[in-house]
Amino acid sequence: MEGVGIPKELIPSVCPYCAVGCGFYLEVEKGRATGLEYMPEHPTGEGGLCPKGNAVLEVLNHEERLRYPLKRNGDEWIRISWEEALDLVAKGLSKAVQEHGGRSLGFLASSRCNNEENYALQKMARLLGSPNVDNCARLCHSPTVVGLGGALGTGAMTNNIRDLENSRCILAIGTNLAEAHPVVSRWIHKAKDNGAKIIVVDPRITHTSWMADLHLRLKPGTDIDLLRGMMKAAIEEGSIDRSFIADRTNGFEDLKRSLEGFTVEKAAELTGLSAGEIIKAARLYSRSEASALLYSMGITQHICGTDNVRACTDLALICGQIGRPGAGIWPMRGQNNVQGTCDMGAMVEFYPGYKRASDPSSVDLFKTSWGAPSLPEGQGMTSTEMMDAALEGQIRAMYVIGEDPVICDPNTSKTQKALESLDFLVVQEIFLTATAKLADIVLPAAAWAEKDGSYTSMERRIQWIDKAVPAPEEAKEGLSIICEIARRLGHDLNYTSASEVLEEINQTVPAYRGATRSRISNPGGLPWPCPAEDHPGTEILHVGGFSTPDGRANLAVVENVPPAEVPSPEYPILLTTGRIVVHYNSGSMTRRSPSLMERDPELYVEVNPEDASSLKIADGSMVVVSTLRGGTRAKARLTNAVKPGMVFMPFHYHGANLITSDARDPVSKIPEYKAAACNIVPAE
Ligand SMILES: Nc1nc2c(c(=O)[nH]1)N[C@H]1C(S)=C(S)[C@@H](COP(=O)(O)OP(=O)(O)OC[C@H]3O[C@@H](n4cnc5c(=O)[nH]c(N)nc54)[C@H](O)[C@@H]3O)O[C@H]1N2
Ligand SMILES: Nc1nc2c(c(=O)[nH]1)N[C@H]1C(S)=C(S)[C@@H](COP(=O)(O)OP(=O)(O)OC[C@H]3O[C@@H](n4cnc5c(=O)[nH]c(N)nc54)[C@H](O)[C@@H]3O)O[C@H]1N2
Ligand code: SF4
Ligand SMILES: [Mo]
Repeated sequence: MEGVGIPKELIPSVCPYCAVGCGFYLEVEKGRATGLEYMPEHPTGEGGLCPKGNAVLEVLNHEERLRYPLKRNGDEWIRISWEEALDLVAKGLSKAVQEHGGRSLGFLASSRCNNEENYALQKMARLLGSPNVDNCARLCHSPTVVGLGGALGTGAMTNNIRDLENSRCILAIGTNLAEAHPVVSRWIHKAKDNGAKIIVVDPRITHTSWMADLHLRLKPGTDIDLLRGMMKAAIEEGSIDRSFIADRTNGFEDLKRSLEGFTVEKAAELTGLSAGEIIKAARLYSRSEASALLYSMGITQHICGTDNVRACTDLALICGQIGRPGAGIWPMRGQNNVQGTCDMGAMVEFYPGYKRASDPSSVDLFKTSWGAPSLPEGQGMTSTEMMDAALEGQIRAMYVIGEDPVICDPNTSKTQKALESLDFLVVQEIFLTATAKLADIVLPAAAWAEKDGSYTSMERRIQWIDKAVPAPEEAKEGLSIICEIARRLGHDLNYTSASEVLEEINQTVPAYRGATRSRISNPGGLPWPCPAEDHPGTEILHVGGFSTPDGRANLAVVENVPPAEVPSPEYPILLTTGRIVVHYNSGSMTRRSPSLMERDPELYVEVNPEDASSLKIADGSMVVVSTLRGGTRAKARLTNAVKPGMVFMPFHYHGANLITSDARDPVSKIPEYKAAACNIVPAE
């Protein structure tokens, strides 16, 4: 019989796409991943996977995986040896340091890579004297890290995903989790089966709003007005939690005073909703036994992203909806390891474990623990600021790991110019992305299944996976590449394995102290904080007190700031961008997956039929969408999912970010991907 006698192994793994962190088994035969088996014992997905997880082998085994180090020679790529590639990288980086100082180096860490690679990268950056090490959380949940962190002391999901089952009301604001975090939907459905009421706040009709009992289709960029309206209603109706406010928060009197001149009717006028809808939402949320507040990019990707997060937190706090089963705040984080990459200090505000880079005592701590005579003090440049600095000649060389800013950063032409103006660019990737195509040197990296290491999901779950299969041809594990480059630059990081890096993380990041390799190797791993080897990990944060210095949460007074670009006679339509279920971010992986491409092959724009008829646009026809930054071609899809005056574009194909706005939130520096003023015309 065929197949008999061929040994098949099932090796536990974690999905490399989103931060839900679903587990599955890789079926490995003769050193090749040949299939997936579900993992019903995984606590988050209980074996469930979304279309991307199910199709992941099409990408892992793809023939276009990078296999050899490459050097650019004009428009051609020359295959070179690892020795030559690493020497050239060391030379490119050290030239910038010698001529312009350590601060002329910029590093983009990868929240698609594991904790150990990111820890090593930020350490190398700082040992080289550069404070400029950042990751894609900047484009995503940087408002959460600073906003939620400032309010509660910890900028992370307060409860876990399956705890949603215990919620009696779920307020999902600016999150399309049914497409972006599909496996979370099962817990929302369970909550619904238990009688929970679901409120979705989104200007568009989405797969998530289909689950809603109440869908608030507000005007984009008016969330603070809505949240203030809900707070006002709850205060007036006496459904706030007075004892929680008194015992556990600071700043209520100021917040209340700031709402004095404000009314629910005013909120209705500003948001385009009715006062009745706002009151209904406030009643459902504030009066339920346990309410969950979920938010994501509809909240963060605005020039008032941090204030939006603070307004969400204010509502949860004054209603006492936090710190209990089913009650809390669920920031729906993006990438498989974006939580961990931030925990590891691969972002400019923080050294590992959220030790502030601007605080000399945290820098001293790492000087001692790394045996480093000097380390850069103060906050470095964010990824978005690095692009400006590259254009101005302050950043001269960049090392980019697993990020594709040419497709994903706003205002593509500017990003492209910034990267082209560098003296030296190295990209470490699994595919030749649009960004890699601009590099001097491209380093082929092992993908998730081809290396050991840990990943921290959005519910703070630290999960270790072992290498299951070898990397293609000469592709190498990221950690060993980083160590080789650091050694050539005079810094022996001294790691021979990912386990050794984890041991150092256990020492330097208090929340990871008890997260040893053996303890996090089981399906589901352990949720941090896990401060000791006999600690079980923490499912729900802030139960007795908050992690702020005085143990109390801080309320904030915030007012809405309209988007930087508002529709004008020349650009009368509001463009918003976001996600669809089958594609993932730059699409560098999912656009290589035949089964996913079959479902959504090209850039499109959703247009309301009313607008389409006045603009003479037919369903399925090609249009040009233009903003101040230029134009892009897309196929029109006529749908009532967007209201008149607004269009939606997924950003997973080249083109969408040619036209998005690079206006930024002054606090977190996140770009306003969710609002630009555009016009649309039929394509020639
Ligand atoms: N399939 C898929 N899944 C993904 C990703 C992917 O690319 N594809 N990416 C991952 C990453 S990195 C992230 S960060 C997450 C993001 O996940 P989400 O944040 O859920 O995704 P988005 O589609 O960007 O935005 C969510 C919703 O915000 C709404 N919105 C826009 N403007 C406003 C507004 O002003 N107010 C409100 N209330 N809502 C608004 C949009 O209509 C959209 O439905 O997804 C992760 N999961
Ligand atoms: N218009 C618009 N633009 C947006 C957004 C939006 O809503 N609208 N959302 C923003 C958000 S939230 C985010 S997070 C960013 C995402 O921006 P990016 O982080 O640039 O997007 P990804 O496609 O996830 O890029 C990750 C890269 O890592 C590579 N990779 C995967 N695994 C590995 C590995 O193991 N090793 C190495 N070395 N590389 C690997 C992949 O091939 C891919 O090219 O996009 C932002 N851009
Ligand atoms: S929900 Fe996220 S982690 Fe789970 S299978 Fe889909 S992409 Fe992977
Ligand atoms: Mo993200």
